[in-house]
Amino acid sequence: LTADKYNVKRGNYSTINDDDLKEFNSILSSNQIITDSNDLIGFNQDWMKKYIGQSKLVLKPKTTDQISKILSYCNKRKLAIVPQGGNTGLVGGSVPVFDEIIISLSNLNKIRSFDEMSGILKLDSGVILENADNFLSEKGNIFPLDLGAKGSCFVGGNVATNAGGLRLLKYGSLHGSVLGLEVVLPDGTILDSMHSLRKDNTGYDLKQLFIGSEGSLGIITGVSILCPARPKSVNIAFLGLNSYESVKKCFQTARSDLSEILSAFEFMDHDSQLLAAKNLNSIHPLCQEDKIGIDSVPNYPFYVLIETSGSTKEHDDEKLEKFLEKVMENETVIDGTVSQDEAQLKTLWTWRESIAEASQQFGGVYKYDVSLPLDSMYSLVEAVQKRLNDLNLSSTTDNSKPVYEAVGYGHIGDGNLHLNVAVREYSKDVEKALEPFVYEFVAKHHGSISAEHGLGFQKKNYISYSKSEVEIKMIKDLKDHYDPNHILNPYKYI
Ligand code: FAD
Ligand code: 2HG
Ligand code: ZN
Repeated sequence: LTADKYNVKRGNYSTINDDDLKEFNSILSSNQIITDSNDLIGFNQDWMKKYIGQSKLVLKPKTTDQISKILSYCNKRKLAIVPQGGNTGLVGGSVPVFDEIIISLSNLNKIRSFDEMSGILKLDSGVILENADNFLSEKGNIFPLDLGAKGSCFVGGNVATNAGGLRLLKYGSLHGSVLGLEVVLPDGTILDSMHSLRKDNTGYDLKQLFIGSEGSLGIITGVSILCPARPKSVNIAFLGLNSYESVKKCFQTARSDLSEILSAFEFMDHDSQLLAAKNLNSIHPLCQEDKIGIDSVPNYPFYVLIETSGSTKEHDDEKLEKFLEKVMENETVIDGTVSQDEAQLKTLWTWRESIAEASQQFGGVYKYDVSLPLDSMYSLVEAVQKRLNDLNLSSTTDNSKPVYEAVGYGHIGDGNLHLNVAVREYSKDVEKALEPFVYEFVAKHHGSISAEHGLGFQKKNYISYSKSEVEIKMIKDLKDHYDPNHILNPYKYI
């Protein structure tokens, strides 16, 4: 079995036989086992429809104990496994490459406990992020992570990818807010470290190993996480700016003048707004005329979305107003609008959050998710645009050309750029033009080739652009030690 399109050979794993199915039937009930080819399609294909596997079996355990039994058996039989959460990952990590067994966490979906005094939430890893946040909202708390895929992704998937999201600027990374994990190791051992302690200096902080491990070291089954108080007052400003220099200046001013209430600072370039407008077919927030869709997008080269979150509305309103006065007066910002109510707030976020989806509306998308110093961040988008133009691969009008557009947007407050190259179809020519060009650019500027989406299948051959030989050896040693048969998520990560 060869995945020719990927240029990878199947590892020396066993193939599922009738005895294996008998064993899985003794652990799970029949409705937790999927073998029907139609039902398998959605599990085999990733969110971008870029990576498509050939698994013949999905298991949907309901308990940690069932997962432990499955892993113990698969390890002995050398059966390869892919852990799958909401399948919203963007690097091909959540779907099989060959016939790996998919273990879906979707049935492991209970809130375990919530402590109102400390804000510590304990939950199964298969709880959908938005469900967890809705639960917390009723308690007056907020999940310290929010992202565009919140309606589909699972908290276990978020931890496994160390997702960053839209408010990392305020709430920090999951490496800080996750207090404990329950994980099933590849041999079936259950590691129960569902702690509720903010401070614990007794030995290595083992949970950190699994945060961002992308299903390569164990299956996360439970998460203990610190959830802050839900802000009582939220404002959004959506601004138009004339240059990338102004975006940086605006961020600097926001950081100093909005300081403790600044909860998100996102930027979008003009073409990313065109993509969003085409997909949403609604009126751009800064449109002054009677127009819709792409015609409604004004001509500013850059847009910024600023969110403030605090506890006193008057205080936050006043602070935001003064900030806006300042940046408009000194012409850092040319145009803008401020959300007046909950519905407007959501609409403004849509023009940022929907770009990820909008970028694949023509057929496919090449996504790069990089950390770069702010000064050189946008120059990557310009360099890629130029490269595609030079190679005559870029065209917005000529249907015979494969590339549609290279756009840049992202979490500028975290130094994280998303470069999306929207295409009509996936092609080797475009891929060759982009890789390793993008990774070389990032390494040259001392950035990271993955700020938040991870390595998965897409970047497993490129880790050396961001990690040293010693670091890679330590990662490989850990993998070999805990998963000597390499049954967990093979062909990915390293
Ligand atoms: P999956 O896609 O199912 O899996 C992702 C990886 O984790 C795979 O390698 C899988 O094997 C592994 N995995 C999943 N569950 C487990 C588990 N329980 N135990 C062990 N391994 C597991 N990411 C960001 O960081 N910031 C963003 O702002 C952001 N926005 C997004 C917006 C959209 C519209 C989309 C589609 C994706 C976005 N992402 C973002 C990508 C992000 O990685 C995922 O949305 C999310 O964190 C993955 O969760 P999931 O449950 O879908 O995991
Ligand atoms: C976002 O910030 C996500 O919107 C997705 O991380 C980015 O699709 C992308 O490239
Ligand atoms: Zn992102």
